[in-house]
Amino acid sequence: MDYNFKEIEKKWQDKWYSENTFAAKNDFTLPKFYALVEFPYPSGQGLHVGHPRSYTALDIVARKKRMEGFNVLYPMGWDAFGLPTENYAIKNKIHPAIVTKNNIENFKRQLKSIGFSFDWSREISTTDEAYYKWTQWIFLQLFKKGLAYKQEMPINWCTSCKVGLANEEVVNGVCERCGSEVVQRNKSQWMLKITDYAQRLIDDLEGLDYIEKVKTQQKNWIGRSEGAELDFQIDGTDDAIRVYTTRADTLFGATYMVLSPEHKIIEKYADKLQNIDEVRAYQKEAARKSEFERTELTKEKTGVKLCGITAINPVNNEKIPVFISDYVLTSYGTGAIMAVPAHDDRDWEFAKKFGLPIVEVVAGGEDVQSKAYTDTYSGKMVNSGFLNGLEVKDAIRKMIDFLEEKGIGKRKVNYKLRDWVFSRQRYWGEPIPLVHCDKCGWVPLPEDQLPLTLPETDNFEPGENGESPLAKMTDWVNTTCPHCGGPAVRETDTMPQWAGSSWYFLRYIDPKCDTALAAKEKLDYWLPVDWYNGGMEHTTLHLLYSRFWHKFLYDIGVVSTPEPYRKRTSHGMILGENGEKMSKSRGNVVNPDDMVAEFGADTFRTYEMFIGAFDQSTPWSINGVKGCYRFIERVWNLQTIVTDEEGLSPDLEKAFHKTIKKVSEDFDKMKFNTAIAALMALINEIYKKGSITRGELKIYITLLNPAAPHLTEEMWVNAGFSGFLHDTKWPEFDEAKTKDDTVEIVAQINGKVKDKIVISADLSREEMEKAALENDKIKELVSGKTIVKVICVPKKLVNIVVK
Ligand code: ANZ
Ligand code: ZN
Repeated sequence: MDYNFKEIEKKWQDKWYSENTFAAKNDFTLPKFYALVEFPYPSGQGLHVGHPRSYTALDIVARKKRMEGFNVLYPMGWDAFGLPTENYAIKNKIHPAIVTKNNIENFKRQLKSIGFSFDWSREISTTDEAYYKWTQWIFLQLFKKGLAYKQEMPINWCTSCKVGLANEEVVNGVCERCGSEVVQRNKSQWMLKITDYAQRLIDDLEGLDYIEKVKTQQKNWIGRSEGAELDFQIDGTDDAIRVYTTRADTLFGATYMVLSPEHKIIEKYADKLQNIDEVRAYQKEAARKSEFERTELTKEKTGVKLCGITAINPVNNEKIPVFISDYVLTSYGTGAIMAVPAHDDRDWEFAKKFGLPIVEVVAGGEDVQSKAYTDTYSGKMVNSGFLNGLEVKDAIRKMIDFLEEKGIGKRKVNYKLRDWVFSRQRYWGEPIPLVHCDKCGWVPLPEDQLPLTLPETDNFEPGENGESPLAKMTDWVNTTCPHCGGPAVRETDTMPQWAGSSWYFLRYIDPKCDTALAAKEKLDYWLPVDWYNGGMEHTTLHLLYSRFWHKFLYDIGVVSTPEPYRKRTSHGMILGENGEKMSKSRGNVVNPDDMVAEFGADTFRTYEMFIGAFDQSTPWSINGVKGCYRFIERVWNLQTIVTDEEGLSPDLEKAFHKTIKKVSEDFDKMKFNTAIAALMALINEIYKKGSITRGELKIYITLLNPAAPHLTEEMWVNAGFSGFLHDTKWPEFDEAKTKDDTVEIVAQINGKVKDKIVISADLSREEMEKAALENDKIKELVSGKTIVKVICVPKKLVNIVVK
């Protein structure tokens, strides 16, 4: 039978898209299911075979849930602001809005050719004015609650292009575009106080169904640590240097201090420092380095002693030297540390290099002169006065109690998480809706003036000094203060790409609402998202940012759930045939268009799911695609062997119940590859038998429909079943009929009964032997002995002879 996938797929897609078959219903009495995939950045390259891996997986989930009676929301949209489009626009002198429109069109054509069951009536783009109006609105609420503030921050600055660069534009310390040196330069930036939410972002992970990797990565990124802050007096002055430590127990072993090169106290004492020139030179050198370079563990330690000041260790009154070094970061803790070389690796290396004393205060390891002893689980305090003899954990507590009592220090929790740098000096982003007035300071635009639209220009290049291109548009910049009516200027920075993607899942719920970001009763019905799938690379930025915004919206009463996503999973990468990452330069990129044209969408989708375990990286294989094509063709050809019978044939009854169970459970557990494999195994059985009943065909194509929706829908109509397949109920199975006939046999060792095991009645001798040897009790008894012989009596016993 001829399998004309082109015709079949076009026919069904035309129908689905013209009727919007998969639209979510506005009936809030139905049980709901909100399936979400990360919306793509519509790049000039078009869809990559990695995108459909995620989209097909949740398309399967969405289609199955509909068949199970859920009101399903499965939407799609575009994360369309951002740098690649802007850079392309600058290079080719085309407006970024046009580039975006063209790219979206292409992406949409591609997605439609694969037959995803998206509700296209809810399509959104972050670049639409009606959309970013609400991105700006959320920003204003953050501003009004004091969660947006402006601060000088170091940015990456290309010395040749004279522009600020995003981190991803800096490759190995040089500008990605011109190869020139990139330095750090201070610029005033809008910041969002995500750190206010650090603890809740950790605590609330508890109740969520996120894959463990994601939880761990988020926790590590937030990086909570418990310790103490304490003061070291500068000898002969009233000033003190405050440090943060997680190891207050080691205070007796603090033999010097280290400040970050940017530490404020240096300026105050500049006149007193005998080696100020050397200090200045070191500061300059440190300013060039990125934080990543500074904290690299393998890097040789460098630093300069501050000649002219000495600190006093508060517990033993010893005078200790003060250094600056780039391994101490300005933005963590207090930007200063007490150095304990005996018990910290970095301090140890520094002490060795500068010939500083290493004093052991925790005994338990080797000689601390040859290696730092960093273990905190075993070891007892020594050389530490009132702490001597205590375990580390107890010593930490006792020392902090002591410091608090004496007023020298106090308990303190720190987070690695930093506030979110929210400014970009770029054109293709949402304008920040604030105005600066000399009299009133920063004033928010009245909400009825939103959206503040991007002004038209054909000059998108950033300014000479790294200002946003908007700064050049003085007509737009100069305005009046909404507060006092006096002259004022607009903020010219724009928002980062992360802004629009931090709340897009809310807009899908009510994409055309113009009185709120979405109507409350709709948010209440659809939230939280039931299943969100996306890339691991978005764990610490997008996923965390959107959880933060959602929590904020919860706090101000916009949404009713404290968390946006109930479940989060992540797919593995699809690699090139050679096992390397797909990239243009490696010439191993597979274009979904080619696959759909040559093999059809059903084959392409099936292969995307069959390629390997969903959460693992897997190489593409054109032979694998061909194998799936043959499978799909065999499914099509079932139509040539179908009988008039409505029920299940006795020979295949068990196989069908087993397969329904397997496919149902595997789809729910993201084991798409084994579900497809089960359907492949079943079709072999069917062909072995030589015929399929109508009843069996109905079940078979229903099970395959979520993965291969077009040909199964066509087969449904051909077979004369009523209505449409996607409206049918998902098949049920009878648990009892999935079980093989079983028997209980005895397992013996040297003729003595040791255990009873239940096995399938039709096992071969070899399989019986294997089952006996895998039995825990037998395994234990046999371990370490030599098996001489195994005797099997089918359906009765296995006797293992050992010596
Ligand atoms: C004394 C000490 C002794 C430390 C010891 C460690 C081991 P986490 O767990 O990551 O929070 N530290 C503090 N501020 C720093 C900064 N701005 N730049 C670089 N290092 C900094 O680590 C806290 C520890 O990192 C602190 O505890 C401090 O060194 C260092 F045997 O203080 B510790
Ligand atoms: Zn004013």
